[in-house]
Amino acid sequence: MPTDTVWALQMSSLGVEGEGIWLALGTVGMLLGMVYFMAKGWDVQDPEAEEFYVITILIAGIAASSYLSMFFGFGLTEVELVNGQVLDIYWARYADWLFTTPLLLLDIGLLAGAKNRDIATLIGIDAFMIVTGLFATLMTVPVARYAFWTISTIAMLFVLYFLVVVVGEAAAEADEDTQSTFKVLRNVILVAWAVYPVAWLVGTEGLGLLSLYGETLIFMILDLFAKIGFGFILLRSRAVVGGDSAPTPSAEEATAD
Ligand SMILES: *C/C=C(C)/C=C/C=C(C)/C=C/C1=C(C)CCCC1(C)C
Repeated sequence: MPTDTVWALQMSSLGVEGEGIWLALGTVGMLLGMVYFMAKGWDVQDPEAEEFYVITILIAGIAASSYLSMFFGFGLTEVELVNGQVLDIYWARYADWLFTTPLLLLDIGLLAGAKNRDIATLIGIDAFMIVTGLFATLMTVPVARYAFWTISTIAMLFVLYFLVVVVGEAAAEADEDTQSTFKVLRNVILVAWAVYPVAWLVGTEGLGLLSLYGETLIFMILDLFAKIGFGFILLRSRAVVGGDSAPTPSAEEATAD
């Protein structure tokens, strides 16, 4: 086969409705975010700050691999509904979210200084939300799909409530920088996360008002905002001290030793 035919074949197998472009952009966006966080955290010494860098770099890295796998058509499967309708499902998203949403909650929980037990509870409800969301996506009976969507959405409301009330209470006892960073990040989560179930509902998994092309675009924007935008705000804040920005008392002590 001539090389240009092989190339054309490969390109046409990437994405089913041309949404490959958004998956490619998602991959690049996550990679750029990851590289930026790595460069920024390169000479960070403070172990507490390092923890935030590691978690946030991991989030971007997991999402980048997930996007790349979807771009290559690996994370894609078909679900045939009982009415004969066939849905193209990017299941790789759920594998990504199962790890990245707990890590995002770990980031904000550690920032707020929440109790380990409370962070664990929050992550537990969050994992339940993603798993029941995956069930909603893979069910072949529409009623079962919407039932699991409802269960998952209720779990999400618990996650958001817990974040505002319980984690918020811990954050209220922190210093001013931490409090203000917490509020911004909490609002990023409140706004961005709440759109996911709506995108699912109006997208191809639900009512089908939105094409796979439009839905992939929306998820890409949400994912970049909720992960890279989130990480950008977190790692640039004075609450998380990084590298050459304002040394903490602990960093000063370390150099005095
Ligand atoms: C970086 C990825 C993030 C922040 C993903 C968040 C995903 C959700 C909040 C998903 C929620 C869903 C429901 C609440 C209902 C069922 C469908 C889901 C999984 C899209």
